[in-house]
Amino acid sequence: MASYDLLVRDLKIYRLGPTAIILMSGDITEVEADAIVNAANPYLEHGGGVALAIVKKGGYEIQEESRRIVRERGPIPVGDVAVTGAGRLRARYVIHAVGPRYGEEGGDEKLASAIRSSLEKAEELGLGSIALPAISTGVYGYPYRRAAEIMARVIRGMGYKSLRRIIVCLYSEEAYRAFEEVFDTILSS
Ligand code: AR6
Repeated sequence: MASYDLLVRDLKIYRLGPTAIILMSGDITEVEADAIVNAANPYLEHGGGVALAIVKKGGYEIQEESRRIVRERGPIPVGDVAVTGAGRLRARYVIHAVGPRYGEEGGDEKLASAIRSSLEKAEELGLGSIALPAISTGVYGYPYRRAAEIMARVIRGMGYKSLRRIIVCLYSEEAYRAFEEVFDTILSS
């Protein structure tokens, strides 16, 4: 069980009052949480990265529901989110967060907004747990450290009513180490 070994080796817990911030490495589609966050594009066309993995494992119905949302609402603005069901994933919802491309104007604030909107949506739905990937650090090119700083500040800056577990799931050892270093600084009290 390679992924289980990895999960046990790379796991760290930070505390913000009653809420645990769990940093782990692994495949987010395997994580059990009330909601899983997807790193999406404005058209919710889940063609690569985490998005494709979510549709492959969760089922094509996630892509179909996403298209219905875009037909009704139009493209999702960068920094905003949309919610679908989670198909066969071990989650109730997928929160599709649209991150910026690295280098675009106002990118850092848009990335903060995508993360904040995901957490706020989970609170709005009254969820106890959420799992987030490193939004914008794949196809969209954000450096891990910069994305980690933005995520850590957003997580620290919010108050939580229902959320008790915020799981940050990194796909590579390199990403995990970068997030760990930054989270140690910003989230350890
Ligand atoms: N579990 C956890 N993390 C993953 C997984 C996984 N299964 N797969 C990849 N990652 P990306 P973006 C990491 O490219 O940069 C898509 O085509 C990956 O290593 O998924 O926000 C969308 O449809 C990286 O660190 O998202 C959009 O068009 C991080 O997840 C566009 O890419 C995010 O990588 C969004 O680009």
